[in-house]
Amino acid sequence: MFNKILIANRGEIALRVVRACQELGVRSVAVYSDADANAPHVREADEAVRLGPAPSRESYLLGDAIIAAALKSGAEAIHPGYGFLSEREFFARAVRDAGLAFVGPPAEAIAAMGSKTAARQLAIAAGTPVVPGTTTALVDAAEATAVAEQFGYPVLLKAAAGGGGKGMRVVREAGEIATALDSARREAKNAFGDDAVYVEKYIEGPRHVEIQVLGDQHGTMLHLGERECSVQRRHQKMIEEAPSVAVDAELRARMGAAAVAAARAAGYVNAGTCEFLLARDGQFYFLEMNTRIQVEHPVTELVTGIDLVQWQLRIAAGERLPFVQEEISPRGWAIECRITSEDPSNGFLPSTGTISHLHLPSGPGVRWDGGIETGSTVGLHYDPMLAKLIVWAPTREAAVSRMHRALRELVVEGVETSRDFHLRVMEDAEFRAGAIEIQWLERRLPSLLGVAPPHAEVRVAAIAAALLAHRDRGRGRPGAGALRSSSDAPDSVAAWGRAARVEGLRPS
Ligand code: MV4
Repeated sequence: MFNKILIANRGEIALRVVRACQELGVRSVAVYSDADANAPHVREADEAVRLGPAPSRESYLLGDAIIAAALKSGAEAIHPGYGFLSEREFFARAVRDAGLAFVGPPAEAIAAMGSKTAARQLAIAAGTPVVPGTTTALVDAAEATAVAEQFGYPVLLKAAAGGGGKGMRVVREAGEIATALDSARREAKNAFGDDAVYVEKYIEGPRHVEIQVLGDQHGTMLHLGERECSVQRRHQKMIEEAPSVAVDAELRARMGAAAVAAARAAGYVNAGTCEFLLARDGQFYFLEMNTRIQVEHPVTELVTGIDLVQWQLRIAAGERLPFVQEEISPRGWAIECRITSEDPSNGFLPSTGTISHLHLPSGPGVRWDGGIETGSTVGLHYDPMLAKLIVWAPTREAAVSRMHRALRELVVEGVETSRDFHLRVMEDAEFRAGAIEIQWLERRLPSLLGVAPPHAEVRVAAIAAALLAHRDRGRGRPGAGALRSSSDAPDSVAAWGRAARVEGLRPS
């Protein structure tokens, strides 16, 4: 095992890697921007190196400065986390060329999966099912029309350099194809600097199910089952779970084998994820491979009992995976809610401020992977995800109930968060029935946000508000201190606001 590694990331994932290091007896080096000088990941690591000012381009994206910091501190490896430099071929290569281990896949595997058309060719060669469509970029609208006729409408135009839904256009009839191709090309050029676009048959109403894979440097490649990630908004996942209600042991084995075959074909090593669409008719199709540890990895850890981040480090250090496929199967149910600094009642507008009060949930089956503490400032320089709340329980029903309980324990004051939104989802009949697909959230958002919170909770909040207002009057300082939500709000309104937030309601 390594003696020391550098963590090229921030926030909750940097802390997650620090924790794995501590458990393995590995010393950790944090890096930070000026915005993060007092961040928990900097304090909890054994050492820390300043990179530069707050903007990512001047700090967390400075590959050369990060590699120089690793060499200077005597680190033997770099863990890239997710986002930032984690899926950049040039960075993985530069780390290797500097004589350091990259805690992730080989640069060649990142490159192979980076182009969606190349990934489709790889998957097809490996026998992994892909959505019917082309495996090379389109020449012009005439070719797009001919291909669409062959597969039948609707079709989806996709950016070859893409991912994350950018440069995607649904085309429902021949007359729309030329305009759609132009706009897909323009968007792809803007986002990726590459206007190559290809065509797939458009799959209606599928689930997004992904398979976690783990491969060592000695030829063992295993899958750790699926995660259900259909609850997303504008290509941002909000809730993930493992296993999926739509996947039984037989389908898991087939999807797992398909993911392992695609990963092998790319020469993959370390932790990775194959994304699939699972259609209503039970057919599954490979979409792309994420060549990094993912935000939602904890749900897989909780149902398999395998610590993915520890295994990332062990694999990078040359250890062999000691498991066989047959002994890996999900036990119980895990759900993750992403706690973001966004205001669900205001179109998920990013919210900034200082965390003035934080009360974390705990108790049976509750895990908090966070990057914030009281006093943390939340700005606009980085991703709005503050933390993940993850629960495990023996059944899905019990896990939903446990997540609802844990969300009610959570108090974040100082910025708006997604907490109340998650409470409403946990109370929703369709979600509780597992009747979700990739368009579910956007279709249900208005009704989820418009729904009246449970009567019993409104009652508790009203009583709490009355007591808080009474306490303030007793002090003779109306709206004093923590009770005041805005300087000019009447006392009772401030108290109601605070009580309502604690109960997951919203003052009207
Ligand atoms: C699709 C699709 C339907 N049919 N491909 C969106 C991002 C990129 N990873 C692939 N995406 C999709 N590809 C075909 N042929 C629907 C989506 C899609 C989606 C996929 C996964 C999770 C959320 C999604 C939301 C909208 C569309």
